[in-house]
Amino acid sequence: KILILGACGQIGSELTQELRLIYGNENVIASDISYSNLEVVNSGIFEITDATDYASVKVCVEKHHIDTVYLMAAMLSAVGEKYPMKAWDLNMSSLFNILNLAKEKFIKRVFWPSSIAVFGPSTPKEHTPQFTTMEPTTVYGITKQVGERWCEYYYNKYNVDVRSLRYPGIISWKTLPGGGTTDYAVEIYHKAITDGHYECFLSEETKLPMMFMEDAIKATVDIMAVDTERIKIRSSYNLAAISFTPNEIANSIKEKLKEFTISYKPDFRQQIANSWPKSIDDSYARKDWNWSHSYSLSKITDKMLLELRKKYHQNLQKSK
Ligand code: VAH
Repeated sequence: KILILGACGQIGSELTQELRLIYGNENVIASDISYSNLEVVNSGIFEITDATDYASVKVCVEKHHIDTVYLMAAMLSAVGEKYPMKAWDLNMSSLFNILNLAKEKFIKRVFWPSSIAVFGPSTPKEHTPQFTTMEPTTVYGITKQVGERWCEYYYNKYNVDVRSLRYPGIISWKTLPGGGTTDYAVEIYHKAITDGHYECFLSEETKLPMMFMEDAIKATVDIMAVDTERIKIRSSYNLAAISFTPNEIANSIKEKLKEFTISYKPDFRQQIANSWPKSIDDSYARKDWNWSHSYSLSKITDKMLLELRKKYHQNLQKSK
């Protein structure tokens, strides 16, 4: 049986939906700290657990005979800079809880998300290698860097089968992102439809690695499904799809919405973005377990505008 912690979040909600489809509702237990995503809560088995509380997670694991855990609960880069100690506590204690449950054989396999946030200003910015200098300058990035070290340690020392991906910024339409620096690439589509204008909190030339949610979910399901001997990297795999700047994503929207306009007003998130790579080399993921992405920027824009137009139209109908 599978447990997803953080199932109401941006990635967790779509991962839950996909895992329920693949493995059957009765084999997937979604869990979060609150009922913050009613679609997730009402479309299968749902439990409230506190991922930072070992006993709370252990009760859920034993009650449902869980053998695989996807730990998707975390505080992201922007919010983490506002609450550094909370970010450290949530991101680290939740990881230790799951690694220790695996070490004590209560569970068999773990997925834990890392991020391009593990890289810092001293990391090569283009085609960032799998193995390179990592001096993250955000609390979130620090938790991801040290989390990777602990995942590799638990694999080497206790043979814990933990697998991890360094996600880039992720674009999706079903669930809003939770306080990241790459969230502008989601907000821009919503504002393009509701306001016809977007004031971007990053400067127009800020190039960042990005990926559509469907690609991220495919990578997550794939890395967890392959035979364990194909996983050669037990810290975390670089994962990439495309890179673009706010100017480029705005132009891709303008091709569909002629009257869309954008303005730029960088805030504190600019220096977080400046510390991250512009593009990522994910050749190890492509070699070891056959990773490949599908969504280009124009395909993402088509899909985002189509789905969000439907979503806002439905909301409009409901409100009448
Ligand atoms: C964030 N969306 O912005 C997350 C992600 C690479 C970015 O880690 O914090």
